[in-house]
Amino acid sequence: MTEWSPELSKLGWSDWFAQRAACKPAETVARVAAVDREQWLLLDPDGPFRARLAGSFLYRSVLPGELPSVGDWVCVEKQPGDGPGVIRSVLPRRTLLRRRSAGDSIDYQMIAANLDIVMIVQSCQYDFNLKRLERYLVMVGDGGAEPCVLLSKTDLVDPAALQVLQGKIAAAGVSAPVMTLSNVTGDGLEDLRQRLEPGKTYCFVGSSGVGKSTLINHLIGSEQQETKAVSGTGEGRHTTVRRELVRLAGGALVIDNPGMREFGVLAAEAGISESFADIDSLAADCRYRDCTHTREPGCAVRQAVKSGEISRDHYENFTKLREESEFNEMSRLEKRRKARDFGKFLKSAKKNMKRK
Ligand SMILES: Nc1nc2c(ncn2[C@@H]2O[C@H](COP(=O)(O)OP(=O)(O)OP(=O)(O)O)[C@@H](O)[C@H]2O)c(=O)[nH]1
Ligand SMILES: [Mg+2]
Ligand SMILES: [Zn+2]
Repeated sequence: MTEWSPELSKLGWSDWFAQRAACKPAETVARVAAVDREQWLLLDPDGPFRARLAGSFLYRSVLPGELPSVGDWVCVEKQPGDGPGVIRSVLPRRTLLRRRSAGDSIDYQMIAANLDIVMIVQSCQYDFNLKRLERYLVMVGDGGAEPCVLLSKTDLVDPAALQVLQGKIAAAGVSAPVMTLSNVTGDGLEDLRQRLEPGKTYCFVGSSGVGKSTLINHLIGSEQQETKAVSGTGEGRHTTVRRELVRLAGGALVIDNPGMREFGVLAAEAGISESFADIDSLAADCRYRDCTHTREPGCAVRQAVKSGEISRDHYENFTKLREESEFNEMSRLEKRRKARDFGKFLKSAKKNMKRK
């Protein structure tokens, strides 16, 4: 068997992978830190470097879920100088996080591979939703990683309200550890930092805006991950657009993820109608069946706000969440377009190879 650099374990390597790696003599192993269209950013003990897929990936019919994803280990042929390495194969995945592609029951969309712990982040305000949490837990369990629940933005609720949320989680029989955190006051940050073990991989998931990147920035101690200011004007929005694996000074490996857009409209929609059953039932009396309860005449929901039957805050939470999920829907279309672009890229790459 090949000699493995002990430095590899700092990137999450273990015997499990060593026993399954079948790299050719010219190849070495590296871990995928980010994927950017046709470019892969890999990490090995010498540092980060760029790579592309070997031509054989183009000829084999691989499902998108089989392409190297963030967290995957690959066999790569490094090039002398600055040339991009060539990824020849993907090692088996010890664990993974994936979700069913929208509108397609067979194919899966990879979120990340080889995770030890998935941190499911829900904000105490607006975002908390038990059903959605349960769906995340199932998704994590399916992929074989350990879940951990992180309630964020605790500064926005009073301690009693936080206890209510913790009580709901406990009552639902969730056995995963539940942690609390405020990026503003720093409460819970040290607890979390203590928990992160060197060489282990932690993947942060959860709706857009719950504070994942802000937290990871605190852990890194810099402004590496762009964060979004949730301002009414939409100025300075820095939503995470790509997934990236980062090594913390303490030795833990963390993966930041784009928010809800990645996890789907359906969950969001379901969450909305659960917490807003009152609005749902009022909606039956709106004049238009597809009433958005914003400007349509004959809207029973706005009428109920006006008469004080439902509170303005509650109504505003509803519209805010709904906007977010509409935004998600749009992003899904965008994603479909991207998938088409990738198809084109494969086609042109094949053509180029024939020309050579
Ligand atoms: N009050 C409060 N605001 C926070 C906290 N953490 C983050 N924020 C704010 O929430 C907004 C969103 O934070 P991000 O870290 O970008 O959220 P994210 O989860 O990375 O969002 P996506 O990248 O879109 O998935 C920013 O304006 C942060 O300043 C917190 O603990 N309390
Ligand atoms: Mg982010
Ligand atoms: Zn209406």
